[in-house]
Amino acid sequence: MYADLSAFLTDLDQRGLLTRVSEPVHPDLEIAAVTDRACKSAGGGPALLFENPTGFDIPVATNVFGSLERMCLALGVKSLDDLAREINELMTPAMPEGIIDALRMLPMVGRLRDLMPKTVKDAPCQEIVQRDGTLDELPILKCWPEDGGRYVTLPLVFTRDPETGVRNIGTYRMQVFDGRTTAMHWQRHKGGAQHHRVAERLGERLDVAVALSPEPVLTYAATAPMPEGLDELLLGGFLARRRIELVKCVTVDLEVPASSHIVLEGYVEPGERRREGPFGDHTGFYSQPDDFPVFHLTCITRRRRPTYLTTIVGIPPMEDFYLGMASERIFLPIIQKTVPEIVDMHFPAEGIFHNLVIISIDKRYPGHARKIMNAVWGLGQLMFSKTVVVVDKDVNVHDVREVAWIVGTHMDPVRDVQMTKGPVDDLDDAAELPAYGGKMGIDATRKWASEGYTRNWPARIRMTAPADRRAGEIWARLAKASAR
Ligand SMILES: Cc1cc2nc3c(=O)[nH]c(=O)nc-3n(C[C@H](O)[C@H](O)[C@H](O)COP(=O)(O)O)c2cc1C
Ligand SMILES: [Mn+2]
Repeated sequence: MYADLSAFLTDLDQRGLLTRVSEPVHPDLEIAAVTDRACKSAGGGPALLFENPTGFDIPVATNVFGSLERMCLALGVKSLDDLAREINELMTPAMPEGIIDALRMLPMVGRLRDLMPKTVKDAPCQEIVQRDGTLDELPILKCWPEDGGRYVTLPLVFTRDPETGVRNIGTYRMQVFDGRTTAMHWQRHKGGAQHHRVAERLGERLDVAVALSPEPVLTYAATAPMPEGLDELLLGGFLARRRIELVKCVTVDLEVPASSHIVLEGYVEPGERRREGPFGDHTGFYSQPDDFPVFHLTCITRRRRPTYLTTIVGIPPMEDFYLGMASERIFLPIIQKTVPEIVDMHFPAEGIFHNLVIISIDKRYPGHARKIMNAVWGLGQLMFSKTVVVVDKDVNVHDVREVAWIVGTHMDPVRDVQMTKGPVDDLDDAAELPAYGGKMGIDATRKWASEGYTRNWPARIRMTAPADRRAGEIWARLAKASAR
């Protein structure tokens, strides 16, 4: 597993998956424009390393996680489903039968112990300590023309619950107000916002540390929809297959990944808000200005020669689609522990995660699809799902064209659409109120007599196996003949 971002970039380079850009490119729009081209090319395009961002001597890396292949490399697996299988095994510990079985299970027990982070004394991220450092030294991008300013788009925001001490890490963008202050865009439903809520109730300042360009598994872990109160570093340790090394911050009472290239230490005051936005968001539209807490910088620590890792969000597909795909695969087995009838699940890129969730189920009883919708609307960050489509298990949820065909043929709009209301994503501008709005579930499963469907459900057209085999042979000969 990659020790740090540098090791990952070196490996990507050797595999031909990284494009170095040596000519000067401006952090103001130009880097974003080039990155957008990469994201929109086949398969997500290459990772990009801008070696000479205009006006800065810190290289900028973008689209590093922006393909399925690179996402798998970052998480150290051949396929994301391998990871899902491993997680499933971890959560289904069979009781050992006899000593041989028990010995075979030892690696798994070791694996659990290896989840815990550990603290080290010296860290690369503190080679340089700048108590009077400013954000003007960092090549922070302006992404889109109407953005309210420059945004740190891929920060790992570390906080602790002031009462319980439980740690949270989330990726929340930060708009640069000036060299020492930024916005802190944790939305109301997120872990950081909850810690801030507690701090405000106590009338206390909340320490915040922001890790930039850490070891690759952590960039992912900070975006993962971990259940509240579960430390993202446990997931990080699981993915890294070793304990994550942390180092104490210099000016705040928090620890950050030793592997980070740059760390911003600071705090958020109770009660303070400032206008944030607009920002060209992952919806493909500009998020409108709104009031958010303010991050005050107390210190920058960094490596001697850091790389600034960032991302561009915008009209899908973008890099965040692949980060979300990792969560789709990693969290499926976890969700299946609570809702085992879920067979598969997919968030198509155009649905930007919360707008469209497609779920296939092993239907067992009348009304089952509706039970699944309600489960989804009650499960962690899946609660944001605006449209939930439920299909039978023989439908491939990853094939959006097949799903559209099945929905069209299996749904009676009057009978099969479930409308409800609930919390929606902060970024949902269609909702009547901020963060509260309508939801729709579509039951596109085959309807049963016990559900009131008394006509005959039609059979799907399928060729017989012998005729299909024969067709394969004939077709191959025809192809060869026409190639001649
Ligand atoms: C590139 C990127 C940018 C994000 N920006 C924000 C943001 O500005 N605010 C926010 O609340 N969530 C943002 N998210 C989503 C959160 O990181 C995600 O919901 C995460 O699971 C939150 O963790 P938490 O549950 O510990 O709060 C972003 C995700 C990605 C991939
Ligand atoms: Mn969390």
